[in-house]
Amino acid sequence: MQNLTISTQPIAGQKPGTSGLRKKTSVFMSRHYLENFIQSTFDAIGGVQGKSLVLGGDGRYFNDRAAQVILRMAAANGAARMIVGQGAVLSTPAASHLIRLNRADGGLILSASHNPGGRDADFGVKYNMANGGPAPEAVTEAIFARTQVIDSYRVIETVDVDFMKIGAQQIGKMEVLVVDPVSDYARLMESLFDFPKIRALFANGFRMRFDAMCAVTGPYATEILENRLGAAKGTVTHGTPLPDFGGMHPDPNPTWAHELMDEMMGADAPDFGAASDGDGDRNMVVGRGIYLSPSDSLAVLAGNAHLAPGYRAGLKGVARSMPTSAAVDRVAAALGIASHETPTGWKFFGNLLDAGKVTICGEESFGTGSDHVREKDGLWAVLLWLNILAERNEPVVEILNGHWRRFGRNYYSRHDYEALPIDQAEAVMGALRTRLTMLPGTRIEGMIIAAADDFAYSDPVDGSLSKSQGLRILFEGGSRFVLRLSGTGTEGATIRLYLESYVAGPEGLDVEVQEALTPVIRAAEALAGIRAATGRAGPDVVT
Ligand code: VG1
Ligand code: CO
Repeated sequence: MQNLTISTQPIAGQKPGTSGLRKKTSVFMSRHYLENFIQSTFDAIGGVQGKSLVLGGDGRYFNDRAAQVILRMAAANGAARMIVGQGAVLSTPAASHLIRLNRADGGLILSASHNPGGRDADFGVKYNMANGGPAPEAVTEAIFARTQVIDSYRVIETVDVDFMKIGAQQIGKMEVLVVDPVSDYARLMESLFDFPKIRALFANGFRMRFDAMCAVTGPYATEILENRLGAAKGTVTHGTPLPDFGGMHPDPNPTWAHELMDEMMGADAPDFGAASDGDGDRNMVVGRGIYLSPSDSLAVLAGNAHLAPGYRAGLKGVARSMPTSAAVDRVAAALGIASHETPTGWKFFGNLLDAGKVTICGEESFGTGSDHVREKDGLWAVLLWLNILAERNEPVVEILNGHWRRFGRNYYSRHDYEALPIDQAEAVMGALRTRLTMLPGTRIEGMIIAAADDFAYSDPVDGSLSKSQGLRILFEGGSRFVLRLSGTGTEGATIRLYLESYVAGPEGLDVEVQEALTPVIRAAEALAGIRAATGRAGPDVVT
């Protein structure tokens, strides 16, 4: 066993985006690429001498090789202990929990989340802090800065660790502890939700479908839903994680989870359906015959969380990302608690959760979670829904209709224009940005623009400022559209257009979503001209 210092050179473009560094798998596998980024991460956090870290990934292609390299580098850099999920697999929320449970100094999660996996697809690495949450911007910027000057990395030459063998192994002086990826997480879920009550629900014939999309949540969902809660065998489909996700695109939305959608909209549909993404932090929930927008799901969960044992004491506050609809704000107002608005990305919720200002957070992109970990958590959301359904004994559609009758409805949709030439996408953003100050007062599509800005966020806990987080055009009466560029893609640029319109009711609560949003969609095209500038006939994905 030899401790080596390998000379290297900076590699351009190692800048973490919304959620870690994501690149084509072949890029990650190229010479020194992974090593440079890992050493830069270690350097940026003040080294790993004597520290303990959690390590795991969503099982995609290159997951196991990357994990072996990271262990050798951690040992060479003096780490005391690495806690690794069996098979080098951990869902993102389970990794977050293990960091907190073991009081580790941080963790490395190998995932490109909802991006497809495989040799010709995407790979990613994310660093999480001691609180279990994604590294804040100051840390990701320090990592990026380090990648631009790195000249060497350290690694130990040794044989592979046996990732299948539960228990302790050694690399030099460093302990490698291989743990069951599911059991601690399942225990945490049992502490939050009324498992006997949910078990009774299933025993009474409640039927569910969970599509794990050949990604990491399969083993978690099978153990929790089928083994511990008694859902029928076969409730979980696509439950075996595969290196290429079986060719599926593990993004739980109506477009990519169309198998689940077809079943839930068909004759003899189950009572409840759900899907999750590559690394298990996102969820889509579907009722029999009814799709729920993630923003509505967040609002219903916030309004009913007190029905689950872990949240009986009530919520301290809620938070949503800026593009997420204001539906949860109305619930917060009714509960008399604060609602915070943050930039896109879970890292912005960490300080609010740590400071005890919020209990539940969510994003329009199918991410919901709470203060039980510091990541969004797909299965957690599914279990909270099940707990609520077991308590209320009403179909999902009734719960949703009741919610709209009480709070009004925030019609909501996101239109994605994917893989655009970068300069084209930036030109669209740039043109709208320069017009922002002139827009207030303008009448368009029968609406009047009340305000227009480039969203900036000042963190109420540490005072850090994050600028340029999305262009907002706000109309009188609560309608709006938002434009931002995706920070998770690996090909060209993706423009996300977020559309929202509020109807107080009691009339007009059951209009088709795109129809209800027509004036806002037209106003967005008139002002931002995405179709005109890109020549696209329409969005690639509509959620
Ligand atoms: C997207 C979503 C964002 C989410 C992020 C990471 O980012 O919009 O809400 O936090 O993915 O989720 P972007 O920059 O592409 O819009 V995950 O499940 O990929 O870790
Ligand atoms: Co994810």
